[in-house]
Amino acid sequence: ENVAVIGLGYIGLPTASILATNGLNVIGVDVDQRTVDAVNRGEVTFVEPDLAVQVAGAVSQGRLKATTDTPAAQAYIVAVPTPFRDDHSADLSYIEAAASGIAPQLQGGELIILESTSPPRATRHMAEYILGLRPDLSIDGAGDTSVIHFAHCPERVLPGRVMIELVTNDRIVGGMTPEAAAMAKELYAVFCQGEILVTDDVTAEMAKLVENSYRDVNIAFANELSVISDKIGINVWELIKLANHHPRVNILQPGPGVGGHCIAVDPWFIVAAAPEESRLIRTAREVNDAKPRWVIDKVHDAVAGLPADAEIALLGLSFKANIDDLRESPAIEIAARLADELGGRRINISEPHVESLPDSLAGFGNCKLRSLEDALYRSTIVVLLVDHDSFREVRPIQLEAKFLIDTRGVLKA
Ligand code: SAJ
Repeated sequence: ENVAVIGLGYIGLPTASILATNGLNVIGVDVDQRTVDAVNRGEVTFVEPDLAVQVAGAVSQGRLKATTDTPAAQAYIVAVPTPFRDDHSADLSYIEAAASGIAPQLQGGELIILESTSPPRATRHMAEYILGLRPDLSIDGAGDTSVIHFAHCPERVLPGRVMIELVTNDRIVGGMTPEAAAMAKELYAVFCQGEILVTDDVTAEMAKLVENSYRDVNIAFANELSVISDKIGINVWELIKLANHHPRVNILQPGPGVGGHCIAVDPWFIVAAAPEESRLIRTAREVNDAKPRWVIDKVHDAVAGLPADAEIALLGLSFKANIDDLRESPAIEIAARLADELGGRRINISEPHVESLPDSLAGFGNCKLRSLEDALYRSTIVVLLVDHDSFREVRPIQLEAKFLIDTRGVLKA
């Protein structure tokens, strides 16, 4: 069986490689020639545990190839970005571009799955887009047309555990028709050992958005507690630890804000679909988005009484622990604002998972990437932004006489 996976990013490439290593012939499609070339060499363009070895294996077996042109295939999996615009509505242009590539290849009978996290009814939008280009096709075969099957199957894998969770997570499969759902279920059963739950396309879209909103709301609760605790003068980490001893309480961990491409984005799709009704979801987003500014203001307060040559250490840039993914990272936002607002003051950044500063920081003359030891040694103020395991090794003596702002409760001074 031939499967085309459109978009070879954080979700598309793992999915393409796991389908290929399970015996299907997979063609990966991406607009970026460098990504296509890398995959054809059996290489990956980002770090995800066990992905490189899967891709290398799939390519050397001849089961995975990459190209920039959408081929004919029996099944298509669309895994392209769905960012939001300034007004928080979803930008479906990548889905439309993928649909434009698929439409001319269709002969009838194909399955087209949207995997991208999408606002409600995006799968229907994609279907209408394709059928608009191909009046000879339909979802039900009415009026002498050939049938195309559309489904939404959201991915829910956790970055850093993608290759494990692709196999073990339960999977939601939402068909525009029961037949489409059944076909999609059969395709995912090739590698998914979890339960495959069948529903309609719009419920499947909402399930994914609701899962991430649930997490966002709960992280917002923890972030709000950290701000309240600071005001009252108590330790939020101790507070949460104690409260979590209650058998029905399980509070998450505060941090410098919420990053990544999903949790900080998906809730807005619900808010955009039902603005009046989504009060809690919207407020949670606002609470989490306000947290970086709160951390920045803490640093300003700390800097106020210090000599002009006192340096700042920022520990961590990625959006969460033990990964190299800097997308939508609150740590980057904090670093860039501080670099700008503190002008001449030196900022020593330690991020063991990258080799150079990202573009958003490289332009600031006062920022430098340094080893953890170096950054700590030079700095008077230490701001911990990411709970990387390696930062837990910091010894109390390295923090002696330093001003600490620990946004993740990691440093034991
Ligand atoms: N965070 C906190 N406190 C916590 C937990 C997380 O501040 O207690 C922060 C993290 O530091 C990070 C952000 O939240 O900045 C998101 O991290 P995460 O580990 O909660 O989630 P992601 O973005 O890596 O992956 C999520 C997952 N969704 C859920 O757990 C409901 C994953 O299963 C989804 O597949 C993924 O979003 C996605 O692609 O949608």
